[in-house]
Amino acid sequence: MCATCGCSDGPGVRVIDPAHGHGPGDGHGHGHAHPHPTTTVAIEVDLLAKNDDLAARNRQWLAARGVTALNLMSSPGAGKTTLLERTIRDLGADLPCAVLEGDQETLLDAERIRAAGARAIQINTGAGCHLDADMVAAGLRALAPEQGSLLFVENVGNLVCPALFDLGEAARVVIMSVTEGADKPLKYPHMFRTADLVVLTKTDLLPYVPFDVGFFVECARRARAGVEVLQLSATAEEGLGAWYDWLRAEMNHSAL
Ligand SMILES: Nc1nc2c(ncn2[C@@H]2O[C@H](COP(=O)(O)OP(=O)(O)OP(=O)(O)O)[C@@H](O)[C@H]2O)c(=O)[nH]1
Ligand SMILES: [Mg+2]
Repeated sequence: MCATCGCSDGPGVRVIDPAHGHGPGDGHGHGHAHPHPTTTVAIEVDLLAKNDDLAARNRQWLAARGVTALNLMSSPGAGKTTLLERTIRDLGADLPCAVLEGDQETLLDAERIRAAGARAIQINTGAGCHLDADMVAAGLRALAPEQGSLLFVENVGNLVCPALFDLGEAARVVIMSVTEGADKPLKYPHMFRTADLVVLTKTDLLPYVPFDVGFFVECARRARAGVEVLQLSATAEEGLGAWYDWLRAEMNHSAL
């Protein structure tokens, strides 16, 4: 049982396709990177401190290879994989991309990414509800992303627990779709508080659902002052240019 969010993140965690390569956290073994006793504040602090250490190691490992890692977080079904498929199809020829896919079960998202033309490793968290830095270290060892590439980490669909866990990413992208309700940044502020970018997806559905975009932007900025909010539809291919510009700017920024 994870002391931070109460989810189980132990024996069920599997990195599918474990391969070779040398990644961060070698020799630290996966599984129970943290103790599992009672839910005291001290344990929670220890757990997150341990995660932060491993995340710092991931960050160093990624920086040494010039890899820009983005942590994509949303509730289930907001459109993360669909946006990645579109992005890989549009940018993949010029810009090397790879993906770490986090889901409780199945290889479905990794298979979708591979079909779109990028390398992908699936991490199954079992009963766990988020990725942590140790899982990402194991995924990096298996994936071995190429020098100078863009690495997307698609977190487990969940607007709560993933916000607490630094993975070593360069930036955090919070994705929300127009079918989820414009008040969500007020209800799930932790997720939005750490966002470097907010992406509002499925804008093609705006004519059919009540969703106040202006109010949503206001709510997102109440959680994170001044945060940039992009609006797009991956299926209708609207608004993607600004997303691609943001990705290129992130890559340039992390190359500095
Ligand atoms: N109308 C519309 N549907 C979309 C759009 N993007 C994704 N969808 C649909 O939304 C559903 C969920 O999309 P996914 O990309 O699987 O969502 P996800 O966030 O990766 O889901 P999990 O990985 O399960 O959390 C699918 O039926 C997609 O076809 C969009 O821009 N417009
Ligand atoms: Mg997905």
